[in-house]
Amino acid sequence: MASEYLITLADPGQIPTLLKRGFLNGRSEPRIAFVGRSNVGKSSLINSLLEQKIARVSSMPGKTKSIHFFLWQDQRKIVADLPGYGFAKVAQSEKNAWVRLLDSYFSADKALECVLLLFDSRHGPTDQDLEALEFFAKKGIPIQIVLTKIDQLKTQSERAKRKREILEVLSAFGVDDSDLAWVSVKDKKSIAMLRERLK
Ligand SMILES: Nc1nc2c(ncn2[C@@H]2O[C@H](COP(=O)(O)OP(=O)(O)O)[C@@H](O)[C@H]2O)c(=O)[nH]1
Ligand SMILES: [Mg+2]
Repeated sequence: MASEYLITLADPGQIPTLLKRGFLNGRSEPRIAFVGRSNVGKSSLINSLLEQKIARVSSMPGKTKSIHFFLWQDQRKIVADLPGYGFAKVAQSEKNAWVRLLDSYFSADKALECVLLLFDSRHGPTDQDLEALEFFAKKGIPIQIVLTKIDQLKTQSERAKRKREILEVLSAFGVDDSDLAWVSVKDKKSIAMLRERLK
């Protein structure tokens, strides 16, 4: 069945009309939010999971400044494609707008099921990634960590090495192996496994 674009949240001022009693613009499907730095692969992963080219994939980091909501028809959920963080060239005033929008959204949405926190498997979590992890942990929001672009790790030994390094960093946050999903949009099996996890 077809998924569809629902609505865009561009300003905290829209929240009182958009989010009411757990409903998003009149819809009750639980939300999953895709969070991570610009270019980590949020929109690509949404398109792969929903099997539809629905979220805009950009080669220009830092372009999306709003939260775009999509209906994931098969799983009866609403997917939120969030603006990415960690783009150095964005002006401070814009960063503050980003923080305000996200903070208001995460405080207001009473039907948020989980946050998918995307980290680039090539680099492992950055300081900002870890800040995001702490932000959601403190709010008591369930987190699913996703390591993206694993096709870029070319050899078995490179993958094993990265995995060790990433787990070492994340173990300090109480995260272990079973909490991680490793994906590539070029590997259909990895996408199918994540889809199962999210059911
Ligand atoms: N090699 C590879 N490239 C990817 C993968 N996922 C996304 N990309 C590329 O990474 C860039 C940023 O992707 P996008 O989904 O727009 O990231 P977003 O800014 O987090 O939404 C695009 O050029 C994508 O084609 C992946 O699994 N493997
Ligand atoms: Mg995007």
